[in-house]
Amino acid sequence: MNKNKTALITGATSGIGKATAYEFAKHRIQLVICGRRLDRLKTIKDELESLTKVHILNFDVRKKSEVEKAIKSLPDNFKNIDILINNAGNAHGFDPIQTGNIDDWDAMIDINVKGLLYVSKAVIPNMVERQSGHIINIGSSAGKEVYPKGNVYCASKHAVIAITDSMRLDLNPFGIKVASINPGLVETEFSQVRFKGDQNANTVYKGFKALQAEDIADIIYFVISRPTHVNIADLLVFPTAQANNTTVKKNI
Ligand code: NDP
Ligand code: 8X3
Repeated sequence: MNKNKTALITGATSGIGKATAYEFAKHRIQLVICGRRLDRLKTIKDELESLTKVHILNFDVRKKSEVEKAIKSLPDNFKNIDILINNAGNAHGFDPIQTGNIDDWDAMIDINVKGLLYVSKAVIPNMVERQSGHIINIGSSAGKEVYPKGNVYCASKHAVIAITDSMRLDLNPFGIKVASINPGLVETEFSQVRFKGDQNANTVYKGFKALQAEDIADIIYFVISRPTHVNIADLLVFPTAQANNTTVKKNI
């Protein structure tokens, strides 16, 4: 069933994107793996090539012309993207709105929202032409409910969900599936990026069992492996210890 399917995964160098690349490779899905850290992409390609074909695209999703150039550069055997996983993104900073850092705000809007749009814009025409495709946008529980100091990150993820729902409408005539998968706390490099490596980064996942990147990768594979007539449009996924964005049962 996955034979000859090709998936493009943004943010494949770490966390959810990387785990998804490994999960898809197990199922023999061809991979286009994307990210800024080329050394990591090369290692992943080396590790997965015994399972499936892997092509690297090394670009920053913020840079519109880099995105267009990268997608246009895909060789013939990789250019028909069947599955797009718009995953690249991060939170930058954790400050109340009145003291927030404007560079952090720019990073979150430019990467999480505009980057997702640039990649989608480059990939969708081929899906429309072939009247088939599956787009999964990685949103967040932060896109469902705001929390203190979440401000611009929450806004960026609310935008991801709005864009996902709009894409589903616009792409409906072409038989293209569109979904958002919205996790709560997942233990990845996310908190290191958000807290810029300070001591808060190490406390985020302490005292409870957070979701692991592989848990989300599993779910992504489940979503993309449903029959053609089934589209799981929207998922909210918490670790058992988390009830909403501000309620986490911790043992310490
Ligand atoms: P990681 O920090 O582990 O991974 C982030 C990935 O995004 C990396 O591969 C990174 O690659 C890529 N990325 C970041 N900025 C850019 C950029 N400018 N251009 C290209 N790629 C970029 O975090 P997660 O795996 O946790 O995050 C993945 C997605 O999941 C994000 O959208 C995040 O918002 C979302 N999410 C995470 C949750 C969590 O608790 N961890 C919960 C809910 C949603 P590189 O640096 O090599 O470019
Ligand atoms: C990541 C989950 O709670 O840090 O999107 O916003 S949270």
